[in-house]
Order: sequence, then C-alpha cells, then structure tokens
Amino acid sequence: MGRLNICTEWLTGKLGRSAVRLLQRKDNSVLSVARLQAFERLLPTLPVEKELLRLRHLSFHERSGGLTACARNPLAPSEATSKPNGQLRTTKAEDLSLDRIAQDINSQGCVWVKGLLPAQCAEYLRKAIDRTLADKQTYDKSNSPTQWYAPFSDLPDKEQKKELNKQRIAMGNYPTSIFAADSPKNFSTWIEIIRRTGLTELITQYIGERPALSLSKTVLRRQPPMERCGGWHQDGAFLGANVKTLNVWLALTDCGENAPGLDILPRRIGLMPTGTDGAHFKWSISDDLVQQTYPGEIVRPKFEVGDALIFDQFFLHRTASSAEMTKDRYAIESWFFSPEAFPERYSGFLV
Ligand SMILES: O=C(O)CCC(=O)C(=O)O
Repeated sequence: MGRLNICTEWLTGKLGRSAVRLLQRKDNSVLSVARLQAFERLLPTLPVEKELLRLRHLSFHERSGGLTACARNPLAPSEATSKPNGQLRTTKAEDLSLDRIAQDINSQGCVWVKGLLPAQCAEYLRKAIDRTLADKQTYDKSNSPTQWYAPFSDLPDKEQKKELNKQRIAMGNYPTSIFAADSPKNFSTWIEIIRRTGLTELITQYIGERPALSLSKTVLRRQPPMERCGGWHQDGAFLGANVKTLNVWLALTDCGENAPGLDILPRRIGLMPTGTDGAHFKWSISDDLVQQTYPGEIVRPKFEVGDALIFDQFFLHRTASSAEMTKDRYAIESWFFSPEAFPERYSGFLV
C-alpha cells in the first residue's frame, strides 16, 4: 500500500472515530444512527460502520420503530388458492409499488423486479463478497478482525447467543456464504443501496413499521454449481408463520441457466408438511410431495444481473443447480422483519 493511501486511511479513520464521539446521543440510539448514517454517506469509515452496526442492534432491542399510517399486514394465504396462469409477471424497478408487491405476492407468491440494481453496483458487490470471503479465511487463521470481516458478537441476550452459535455452525456447511453483519462495511453498503432503490420506504409501508434486518438471514453468497438442487423450503418453517417479513433476494450475476438460480412455485400457498420421506432436512419439503401437489407448476426463472425476487415466509423455493452449470452465482438474501413480529431468538438491526 502506498504512503499516500496509508496517510489517507489514517486520517479518515481518525475523522470516523471523532464522528463516533461527537455525533452520538447516549440517550437516543435511533437519533445516533441517523446522525452517524448521514456522516457515513459523506465519508465511509470503518469506525463509523462498526458503531452503526452496534447502534442498529441496540435500536432493534429497544423496538423503537413507530407504526406508520399506511400499515399493511402481509396477506396470509388462504387454504385453497387457484392455479396461476403459468406466466410469471415481471415488474420494472420504476413501476414497483406497494400495490404491486401485495398483488404479486398474493397471485404468484413473489415479485420479480427487473433491473433493481445497476450492473456497476452489482459488480462492486461481487468484488466485496470476494474480498470478504478472502478476509474470512485470514480471520479463521489469525482470529483478528480485518477491514472486510469482523464477526458481530455484541449480543446481550443468552438465548440469542445460543441461537447465533447454532446458526454459525449451520453456516459452516456453506463455506462461500457469509452473514452480512459479519462485515460492517458490507452491511452499511447494503442498507444504503436498499435505501437508494426506494425499497426501504416500500418495505416500511408494507410491514407497517420501520423494519429490522435479521443477522442470520441477511447473507452474502457465492454459490458454485452443485450436482443437484438444494432442498425445497418455505422459510416460515423455521421463522414461524406469524412473522411480518419480506425477503429481498438479489441476483448479482445472470443465473438460472449456466449458474445456480432458484426453482420456485409461482403460487400463494400455506405452509406444507416438512421432513416427510425424501426431504433433505427436517425443515425442508420432499421433491416428490412438491411434484405431486403442484404437477408442472415449478418454474426456473433466468434472472439477469441486478434482478430481485421479493417474497415472504410462505414462498416455496429451492437453490436450482445441475452438474451442467459452469459458473458461480453471486446473490444477496436479505430478510426484513417487523421488529414487533420478529422470529423468536433471532437477532436484528434496525434499518
Ligand atoms: O440463494 C439461494 O440459493 C437460496 C436463497 C434462499 O433460500 C432464500 O433467500 O430464502
């Protein structure tokens, strides 16, 4: 690293630390987040990103989001849903609205947003994921946090700590996936990107209050091709049916053909039985059961870089892969919840 770079880094780090001291209100974590976030937009620095993450978690604990006037409950699926017409409707990013989210989730289980993110922005995020995965390897050897990887551990609650430990162990099965909150830099970037797309505002209106992002359900992924698909699942099987949530799943590469994508059931359904014969896990659904219940209805969309799929805990999907695929797929999975209807024992960060 050149002398000028080292000097700039030292100076911005110093400014960041001063901002953390000067802009905080000890008695008001939500206001402190707003102030530090404004500073962060002008000058992103690691000390501010780390403190923002801590404060967002504190604010989540305080459950301080107020109800908005246009509160809208997620539409719980009715028992009998009609067969959709087979066409998966797409929405241009500029046409995305509260009504469109509600209509599409109700009629086809999800909203497919074309071009939510510009290609340049997706490229930045792909590089960020690569850097973070590399830094994680360094961390695993040295146990020292790095610029891109600093696992979040600031959990006051014993049950949440236990749950996070369990989820970290489960995450070990996916060596190219990382919790976004384990990289304060990426977490800040993601929150800012979502705000700029207008989604933060729409999600706030949809779930009826300022949302919180889940620690273990906000994940950066580089998915290499696998011989076979992942397990069919509805996230409600482990998040609970009564949470108020929306997941923004964002494709950072073209996928579904040469790189792993998603298989989906474009239909609004209730929770299906899990763990029956042939299911991969106790929370997943057997392929036979899916094929028998919804013959010919499964779709494998070809997502383009920057496309988003928005859905909730009832949406049936799995990672789509085959031995013929040749490329890794980069994506972000990002579950926003109402802090008032958050999955038990999970930890979150006020957005
Ligand atoms: O990215 C994948 O392949 C799986 C994503 C997923 O299951 C989810 O977002 O809930």
